[in-house]
Amino acid sequence: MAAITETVELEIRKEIALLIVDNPPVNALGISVRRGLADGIQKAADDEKVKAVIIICKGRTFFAGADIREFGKPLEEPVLGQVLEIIDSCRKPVVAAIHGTAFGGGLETALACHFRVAVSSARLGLPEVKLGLLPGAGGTQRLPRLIGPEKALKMITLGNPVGAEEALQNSLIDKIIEGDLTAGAVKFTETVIAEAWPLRRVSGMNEKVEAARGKPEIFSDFRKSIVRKTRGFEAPEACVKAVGASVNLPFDEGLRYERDLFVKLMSGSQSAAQQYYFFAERQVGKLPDIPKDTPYLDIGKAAVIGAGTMGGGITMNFVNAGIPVTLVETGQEFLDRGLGVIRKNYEITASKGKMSAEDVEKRMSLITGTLSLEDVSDADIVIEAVFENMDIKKEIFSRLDSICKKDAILASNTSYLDINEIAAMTSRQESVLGLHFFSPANVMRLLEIVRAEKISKTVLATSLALARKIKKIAVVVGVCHGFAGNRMFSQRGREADNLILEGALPSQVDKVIFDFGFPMGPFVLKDLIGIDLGWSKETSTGSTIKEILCEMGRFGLKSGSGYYRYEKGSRAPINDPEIDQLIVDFSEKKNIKRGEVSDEEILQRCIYPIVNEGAKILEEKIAVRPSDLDVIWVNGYGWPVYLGGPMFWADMVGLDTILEGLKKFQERFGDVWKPAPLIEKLVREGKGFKDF
Ligand code: T1G
Repeated sequence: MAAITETVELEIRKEIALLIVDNPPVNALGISVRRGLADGIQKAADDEKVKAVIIICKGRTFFAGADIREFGKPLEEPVLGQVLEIIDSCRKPVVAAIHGTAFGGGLETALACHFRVAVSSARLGLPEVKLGLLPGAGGTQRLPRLIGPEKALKMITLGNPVGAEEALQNSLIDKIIEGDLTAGAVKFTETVIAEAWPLRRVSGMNEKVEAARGKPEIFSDFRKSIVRKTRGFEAPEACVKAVGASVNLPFDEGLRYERDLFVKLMSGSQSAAQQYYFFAERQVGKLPDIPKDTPYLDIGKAAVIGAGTMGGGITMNFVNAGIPVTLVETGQEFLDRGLGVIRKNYEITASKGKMSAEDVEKRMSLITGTLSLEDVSDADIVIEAVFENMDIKKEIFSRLDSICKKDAILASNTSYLDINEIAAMTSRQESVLGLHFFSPANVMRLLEIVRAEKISKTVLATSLALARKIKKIAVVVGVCHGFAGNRMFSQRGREADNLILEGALPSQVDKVIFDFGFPMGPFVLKDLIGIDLGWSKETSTGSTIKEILCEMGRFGLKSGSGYYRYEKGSRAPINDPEIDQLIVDFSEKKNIKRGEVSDEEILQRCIYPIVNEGAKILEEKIAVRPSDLDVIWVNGYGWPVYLGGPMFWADMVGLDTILEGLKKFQERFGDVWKPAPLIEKLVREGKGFKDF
């Protein structure tokens, strides 16, 4: 065994050279790996005893891609494209032995090899588009040649991986290795040598791309199929263009075209935002005072109190992770309805072929419905998801404290109530916290872990481990009204409500926010969630547009009308002149003079307060770091990931510009617009949130 570089070794086994890479944590293709591969292939090629080469990685995975941490730094040669050229043109067969996740540059490296084998659990993908990029080392030219442009378009433009079985079906790999990968790869390679298989240079395979020549519909149909999902993103279109080049240009020209597109994307703001977000999402679970090795409790059994929309969705998260749930309701009909909704959700998933009928039964069998709170006595964690009423919650926590076993964790799903006040109802304050799921809880990946004052480190570490187990992106936040996400969100809602009284109309405000990149504007969203959330007929006095709409029975999409009208069975909002007129009349009644409101003002008044409130949340230590707030907004409120998140975006716009805007609105509307001291400080120091 000879070390080529500190991360690459060369081992000769009879007539086979193994290039063994060890670059934890994910064998990213950093400079020492690239150098080791280039030199290793050269050495193997020059050694006449060697008849073939295997490239294999140690640790958890085959190369998971280029080293994203190198981006933005001066490129060190050999760059990946040069390494792949050396592999591709090697006169001896080179075999990629794949396990884990062969992603991005990792899969591109495998594509430059002449053969590919993988274990059955391997996944192969080109997720560069999720970083605002495209495969920049030949992936857009080789993949279409191997599996055809249609399948390549999907893999490259959507960035989702395929498993080994599918990879074998579409000839992305040549064989699935059962048992030990190294032994299997050696055996495969011995056959290649013994039977003198001709080298299969992917760059020279033109049959599948030539077959697509003169069929522009392959690309136009595909573009149509992704238009909604990729609205606002630049990288997907670049991916389609690059695959187009693989069909219409010779390989080397296609490589150059791909390179030009890659360089353009890499220097753009969207890729900077999406790379930033990649690391931001991996920071959230890291707390300064909770080291990675903090011990945590095992959660073998859960209980959920309340089988409504939230309780049902929360239950599904646990059951999907194989954790049994005792689901408690106060009446049989509520329990039956809750269980029925859960079953229906699973049956819909099964009807899409995403799970089998027996999976549905298996998951349903993990749920035990009951009307008796005493039945949660053996749960390791109990999550209360009942009506947002402090008295009800206090009573439930007090009863749970006497029912549950000693170290059971008690959590509330409340979206803004004071967890410390709830914890005080128990004798186990170290085990009480908030787990704020976002609706629909079985779909949204975001979870706010609300860190109550007296929570123990073990319980906090347990909640972080549990979040990983139920596949949630957990952000730890402090106790305040609305914690972090909703507290920032309510600022946007306040301004949107003001704007339609001052002269804008719902459709104008919604268009500005939709065009910014959100999936929908604030009024379409209010209709979707239900305008009557928190409204009560008894106390309603028609003093706001919201109350007037509810008094009219216009609760939003669910009642066929709200701020907008909806055709039966359709969710498309239709402008309703009657409501526009109602808003105009209401302004008059309130003596609010209506005037022209520019789109730019609407944007600033809806977005700046989010940033300002985020800064206050950081000052109050309700959130650990600015990027945590960006992760909350991308995952909980649909902030377009190609703009990074509110705090990243504010840095891009420039905090001095934001500060100027806040001051301008403070003069017009008073201290609700007072700039957060943190923003003033950062501007004074010429810094941004990235320096926080
Ligand atoms: N570069 C650098 N660090 C990386 C990395 C990468 N490509 N991938 C992961 N890490 C770090 C990550 O930050 C974390 O660090 C640790 O590894 C574990 O990651 C030329 C240009 C492989 C599926 O986009 O999808 O190739 O927090 O927590 O959940 O065309 O990581 O421990 O310090 O995510 O088990 C294309 C990105 C790059 C794959 C593993 N490749 N990675 O998931 O662990 S661009 C990607 C992932 C490219 C070429 C282009 C996942 C994973 P720390 P983790 P995981």
